[in-house]
Amino acid sequence: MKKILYIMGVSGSGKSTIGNKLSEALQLPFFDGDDFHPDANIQKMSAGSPLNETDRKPWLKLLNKLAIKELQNKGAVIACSALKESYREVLSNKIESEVKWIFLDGDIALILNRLKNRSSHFMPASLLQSQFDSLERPKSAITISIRNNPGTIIEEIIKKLKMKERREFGLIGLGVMGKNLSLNLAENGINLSLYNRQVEGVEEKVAEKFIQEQKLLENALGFEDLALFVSSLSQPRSILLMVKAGAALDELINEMIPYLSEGDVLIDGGNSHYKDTKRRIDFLKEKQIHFIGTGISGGEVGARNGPSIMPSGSVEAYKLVKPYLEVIAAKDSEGKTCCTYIGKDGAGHFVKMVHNGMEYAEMQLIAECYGLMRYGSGKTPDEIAQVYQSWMETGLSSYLLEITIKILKTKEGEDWLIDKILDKAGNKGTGSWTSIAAAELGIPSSMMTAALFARYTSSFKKNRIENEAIHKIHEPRSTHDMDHEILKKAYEFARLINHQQGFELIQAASTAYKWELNLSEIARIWTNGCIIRSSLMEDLVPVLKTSKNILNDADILPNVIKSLEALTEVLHLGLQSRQATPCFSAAINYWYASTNGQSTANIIQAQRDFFGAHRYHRTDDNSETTYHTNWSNL
Ligand code: NBP
Repeated sequence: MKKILYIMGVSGSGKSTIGNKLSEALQLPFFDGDDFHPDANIQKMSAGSPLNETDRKPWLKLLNKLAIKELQNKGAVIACSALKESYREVLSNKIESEVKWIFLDGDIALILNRLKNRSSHFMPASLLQSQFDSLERPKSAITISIRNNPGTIIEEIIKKLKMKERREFGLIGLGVMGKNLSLNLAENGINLSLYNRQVEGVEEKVAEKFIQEQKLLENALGFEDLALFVSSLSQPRSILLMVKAGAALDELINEMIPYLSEGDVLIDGGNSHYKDTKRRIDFLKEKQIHFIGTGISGGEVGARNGPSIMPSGSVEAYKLVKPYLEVIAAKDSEGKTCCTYIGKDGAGHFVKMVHNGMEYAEMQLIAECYGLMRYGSGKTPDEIAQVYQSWMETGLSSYLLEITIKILKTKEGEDWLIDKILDKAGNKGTGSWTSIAAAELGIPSSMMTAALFARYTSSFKKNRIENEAIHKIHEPRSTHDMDHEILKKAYEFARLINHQQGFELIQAASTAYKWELNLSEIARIWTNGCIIRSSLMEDLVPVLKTSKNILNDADILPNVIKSLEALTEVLHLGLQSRQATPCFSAAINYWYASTNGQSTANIIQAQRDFFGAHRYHRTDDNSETTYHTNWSNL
């Protein structure tokens, strides 16, 4: 941005020296105001007489003209004493917003001492007191003590000038995600202010230290004072919040409110619950502050190189932050950004939550295949990695398979690292939220729920060991020769069911909450950047344009039916080798249940009516009439 930097202060404060050095550092032309004095003024000062207002006015006007002219170009550094507010008004006339004042501040003793050593200067030291008498200290200048050496002074000026420049985008929370997203934003040319809370004695100056470590962030500003952070941003402000979801986020928002202005946009990029997002949108709307809830998927690496981004809230607010979010997102195979406006309310966080639920099932399926090969047919991790590699190369490529291959090949000395990792799966809640949402909406998302419960089961390690000792100690597991093509087909089938269930749940929420979600566009932004990206997801983008049930698609259906036999065989092998395969089982049970015109729910209805008089519909009556049977009298 073009600027006129006036270096001001009393005579002897070092305006020419500092002005020259600053102009070199900033690659701007330098003008010494004294060179523009008319001869009469110079003679008057050399004779020891102070200038009066009449002497000074044409000189100030001349400097103002010079400043206006230089602004047409790159801007300039101009040294000028500018002691009074009225002089500064003339100097900045018509260009107030482009002028920065840099005030060189020093006490009279120090300056007097310096002036005594400057025989070439036309200002005798005797006039210095009158300068101090005239000086009206500027209110909005960058004030720099002249006690330091010129090099340090220049560094300080540049730092403070940077501080004065408003930043276009703010980010709060420099944890794993926040750090990587800020590097991604900076790499895309976005000027940043960063904030991380200070925990006294534990972590201090987190943002400043991070900025110092990262060359990419050389233009960023770091804060641990929320008010200063907010005021460093240009308005309307766009601030990305990357903090722990839940109460911590509410506390942070409440703390920020007094510093925010109408029209500012807060973007919550954490894994917040979609109902909390709706609540926050409504709460902040009353204060004329926009709130965008956005799912961000891709973990640490995605955040750095391009995640998949799922924003929701008002369209008006999204327009304000769209350029920032879209530029940092991953790109799909056609170069389009993997960020799209999802819908209103907490739709973005809902979609991200279902993404995570699907991710649970995708991970569990890979783990179940591993279990069948490792413990069912005695394959080594290297051999299993080879099988997965062959699947990757024959139409089943996915990020999760790719990383599992790397995991299986990793060794610590002679041992596979995977054998040293405790078999207790953790979770951070989004999986259980998905199952709860599915239950609330009445949708049978059985695979993600099976995957969630598999994690819970795994966490009871002690019980599992005890039970194993009781039930299996003298019974070696039976092993079998696994046909990897059959396993591959079963895996493909189960993945299709998982994707169908995920999109079915999203569609149900869209209908229930009137979100009008675009399933194909959601699949598209999941083709890159996110954890469940895969060639299957790419195939689903066109399918979901026309169909809401991917299993009935003309191209997919024959494959599903062909794979059914493979899945039954795999389940049979699983039972034989006593390997739990909850996700595979959920897949086939969903398929059988949802493709069977005659279910067994008539038994359930009869039982409900028997013990609770809940009534039932009859197959021989198509109306809404319900019936009750007096069962005990029969
Ligand atoms: P981290 O645990 O690495 O970082 C959390 C950040 O929140 C830190 O900067 C922490 O500050 C800050 N914070 C906390 Br905790 N409490 C705070 C409070 N009361 N006020 C202000 N700041 C507070 O988490 P992360 O992995 O970066 O995740 C951030 C969000 O993104 C979470 O919601 C997470 O679920 C979501 N997410 C994570 C991933 C992932 O793969 N990690 C992926 C997608 C989404 P401190 O440094 O002072 O503790």
